[in-house]
Amino acid sequence: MQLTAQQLKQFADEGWLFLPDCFAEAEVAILRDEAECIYAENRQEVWREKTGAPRTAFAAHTYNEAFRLLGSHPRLIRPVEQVFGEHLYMHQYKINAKAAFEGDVWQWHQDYGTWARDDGMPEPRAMNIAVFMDEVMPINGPLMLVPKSHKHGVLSAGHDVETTSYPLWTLDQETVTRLVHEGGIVAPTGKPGAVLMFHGNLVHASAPNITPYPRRIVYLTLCAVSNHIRKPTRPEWIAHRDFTPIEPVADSALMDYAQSHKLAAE
Ligand SMILES: O=C(O)CCC(=O)C(=O)O
Repeated sequence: MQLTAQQLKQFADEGWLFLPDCFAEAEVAILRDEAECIYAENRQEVWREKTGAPRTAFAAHTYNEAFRLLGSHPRLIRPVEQVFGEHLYMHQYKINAKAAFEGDVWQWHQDYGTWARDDGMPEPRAMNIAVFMDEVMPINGPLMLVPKSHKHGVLSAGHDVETTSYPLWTLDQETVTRLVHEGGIVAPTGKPGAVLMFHGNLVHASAPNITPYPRRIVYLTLCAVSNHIRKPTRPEWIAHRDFTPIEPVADSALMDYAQSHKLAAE
């Protein structure tokens, strides 16, 4: 999959790009099933909300076949390679749950702020590409983005280790207000299988989910190989040290896996 000149321009100008209908329902259904199995496991990579509901599962591409195939999927790898003009490695991999009734807030932040401060990533030549596993609606804690905020570089931030279970370098209200005054806020919504890519310096957040509708999203953090991290402080399963370029799998790989799984279950 190749991005058009217009899509590349929108990404450069606004800092984000939404690609509906990237994955078929059968491909997403197997991911949902596997995510629930992972959340039910008692392992260090699964972080929980204060209530015990799952918040995020790290590094699932290293221990789950469906998520391994997703992590090397050409529909995700190729567009990001196109933006950075080089091969990529996986810096981080998360399955965020934003569980029904219990999914908690993600405070306003820039991802690259954390990758630079905590992992020693030299440049913002990495980005998150998100795959919606559930329908993301205005009401179930969609990701909120501040368009154009990626043009402001790394903003000063405080290390929030209190308000959620996930330590994050977060922005103050004055900074967010100033940026929103300029760029507004968008909250892309869409069906399972949609993909959202956004610049590492784009300011974003999400509100708690108090609805009965879960909002599971997988995030691949893809980094240009030449921009690999230099001074990691977080565990390997949060900030990966394997800088091997990702070799994309066949476009049909996830669908083939879903179908063989279905046949085996019948
Ligand atoms: O999933 C969410 O709602 C927010 C995730 C996020 O901001 C992040 O992973 O940096």
